Amino acid sequence: MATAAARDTAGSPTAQEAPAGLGDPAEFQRAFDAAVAADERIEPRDWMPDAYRATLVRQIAQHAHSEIIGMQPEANWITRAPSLRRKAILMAKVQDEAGHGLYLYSAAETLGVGRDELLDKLHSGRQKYSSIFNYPTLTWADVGAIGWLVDGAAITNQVPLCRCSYGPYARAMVRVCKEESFHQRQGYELLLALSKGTPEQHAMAQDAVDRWWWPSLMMFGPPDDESQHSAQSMAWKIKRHSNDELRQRFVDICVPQAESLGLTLPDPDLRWNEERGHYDFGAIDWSEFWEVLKGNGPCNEERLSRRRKAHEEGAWVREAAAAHAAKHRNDETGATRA
Ligand code: BYC
Repeated sequence: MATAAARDTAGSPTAQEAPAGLGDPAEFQRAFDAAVAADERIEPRDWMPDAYRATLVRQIAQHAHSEIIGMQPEANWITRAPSLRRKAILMAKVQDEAGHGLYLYSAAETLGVGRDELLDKLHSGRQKYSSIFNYPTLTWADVGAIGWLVDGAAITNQVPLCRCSYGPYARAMVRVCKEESFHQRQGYELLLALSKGTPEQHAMAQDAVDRWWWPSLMMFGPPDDESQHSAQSMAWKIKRHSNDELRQRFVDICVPQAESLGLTLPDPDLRWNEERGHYDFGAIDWSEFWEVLKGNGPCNEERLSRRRKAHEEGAWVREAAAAHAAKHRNDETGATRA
């Protein structure tokens, strides 16, 4: 954001605390609004409304948590991958998800929150992660269904986030989307191999798609008329499209892909609507979605307890890394080593 009046030169003041001489609070707000209207990026040291900052922290933190919790369902299959090639691909993918978590926690840190604080909120259930990761991965085909549908939904949601008004989040999304695109293709290719395989393999692929289809549609969030944050997030250009718009886009992309895969999407109401120029689809069971969000999904407890355990067991790694970094800092400043 170029406007000097909106620059924060002393940390991150709220409008009320805006330093004297740099403009009055209303001027800061006007500069922020003008930057958003002109599609300029808001950067960490720019003034921003408190509610904008809080919304970004909420969304980016949830997104980061989803990436690291999302490692679990697929990691479940690393030791049982059917070939060395599949195992190498899956390990790379799961590692990528950890990397996405790191980009996103770093983006959140630019808003003045600490990583420890965010992880603490995840572990204590005060912040959410995506509903999708509370479903089990029962067969090898689930790895393919996650790649095709879950990563496909993630790309549909995240490509517009590359144009998010907040610079660090938008830039993190560019890299994440490139990697997600590889993930989606590996899932598609895996499912295609199964679909064209033996009848048992085909049935396994179909069963996975049957179980992952509806939860994937829920990833986009509640319907627009129940989405409490959408209107404001779209006005701030954090979100560029509503939940229902992106869900529709995803359905339209998936139908022809399912046909090419030789698999059926489990929705008898799915049909092309000439008038709308989109596929119509059946009703989503939103009661299931809200139950999962309340912690009552099939794997909520398992995912969080495994996450907490990994965090506790990894304490020594964080301590060693911090000690190593401190040693290097001392070396650079010429301080004597103990
Ligand atoms: N799950 O007003 P709304 C990945 C919550 S990771 C859980 O529409 P908003 C991947 C919502 O937070 C995929 N909660 O909210 C990783 C809000 O509750 P709070 C993660 C959900 O923020 C590994 C309430 O419902 N992607 O791709 O405007 C392997 C009302 O919703 C969900 C992202 O996080 C949900 N599905 O819109 C493979 C993308 N949906 O916060 C793949 C970034 C809604 O008031 N996030 N809620 O307590 C977003 O784009 C938006 O936050 C959402 C929701 C579209 C998800």
